[in-house]
Amino acid sequence: MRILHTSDWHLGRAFHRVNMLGAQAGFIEHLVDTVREHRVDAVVVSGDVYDRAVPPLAAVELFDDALHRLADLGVPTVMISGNHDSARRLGVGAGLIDRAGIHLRTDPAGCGTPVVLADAHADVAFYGLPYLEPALVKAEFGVEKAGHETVLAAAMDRVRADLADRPRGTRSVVLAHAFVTGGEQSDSERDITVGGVAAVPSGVFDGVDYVALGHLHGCQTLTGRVRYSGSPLPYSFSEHRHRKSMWLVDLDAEGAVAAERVDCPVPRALARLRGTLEELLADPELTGHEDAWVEATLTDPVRPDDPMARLAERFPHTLSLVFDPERAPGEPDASYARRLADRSDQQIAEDFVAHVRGAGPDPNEQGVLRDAFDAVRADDTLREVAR
Ligand SMILES: [Mn+2]
Repeated sequence: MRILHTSDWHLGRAFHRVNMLGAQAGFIEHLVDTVREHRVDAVVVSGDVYDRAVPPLAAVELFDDALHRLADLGVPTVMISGNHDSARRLGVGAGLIDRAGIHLRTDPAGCGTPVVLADAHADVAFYGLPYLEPALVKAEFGVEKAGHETVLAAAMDRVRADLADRPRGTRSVVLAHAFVTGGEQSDSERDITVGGVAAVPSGVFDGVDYVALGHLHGCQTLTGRVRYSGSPLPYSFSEHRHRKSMWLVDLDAEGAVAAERVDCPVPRALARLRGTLEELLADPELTGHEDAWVEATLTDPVRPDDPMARLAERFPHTLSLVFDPERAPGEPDASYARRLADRSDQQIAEDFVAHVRGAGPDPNEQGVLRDAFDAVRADDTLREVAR
């Protein structure tokens, strides 16, 4: 069976000030072409269909168009909700579109109930695990402590129990939206940390033939059987080195996996440039970036006048401007952005305590800070999920 794995469409999301709906429509076009060209048997979409719980109308219309086109192909599609989707809103009408061959799984109670497709060899059971927000689903799974690993492990127990009852030779695919250990993050995923832990070990998925992951926006392979497709489009400059793609997965009669990358159309290249304004305007090596979406980090010791307009003369698609003045040797690095780069909220808060008090927080106080951050994040996520 040939499966096309994609995720994280984030329909309705903008890239800085650029509306991405045109590029998103172009991707849907490419998806449909790929299904036809490569004779795909099933499409899986592993969450974050939309960017927000209440997406703009144009995004809903694009999704509606995508559903029609997928249904017209006559190729079954399995989709789950991600942490950006409102599971309940997305799930409206799911029972009805099921009849058109599009299987939208947004209810955690259905984790152990697969969509069963068949090829010439035997059945393939597709288990759609929607994004499981620990605080919201711990009662459903009867777990005491709400954490990503405990709820996913409980969901996977249901998957394995169901699979054990199926005819011999049944192969299995799991769709999940999670941060799995070893995966590489970018700047455009929303933090899902709970209790200081965001990632789950890939071992929770043991026992299935292919795990189609969503959440991280870079295409990546954790093991031959556990992969992220990544988002089809970039949503932050941190993704400037990504090659946006989908996985074309061939599952043979024994459940062995062969995967091939299918590149997505690139609406415009990304470039991260660094230097003084004069250097960026003059450097002949940058000619190749003139048409790119540009993030420029200006290192001028004194902020130049009207930098955006001047940059735009050479790089008309400059979207982001960062100031990071070079210091003379020995001078303290005063750049706020640089000091905060790659630090977690928790680390920044702990440093703040050390800065104002002289001594950093003790383990007890670290716990208080962690609980406070969890409460704020849970509040945000619950608001999105429940909307
Ligand atoms: Mn996402």
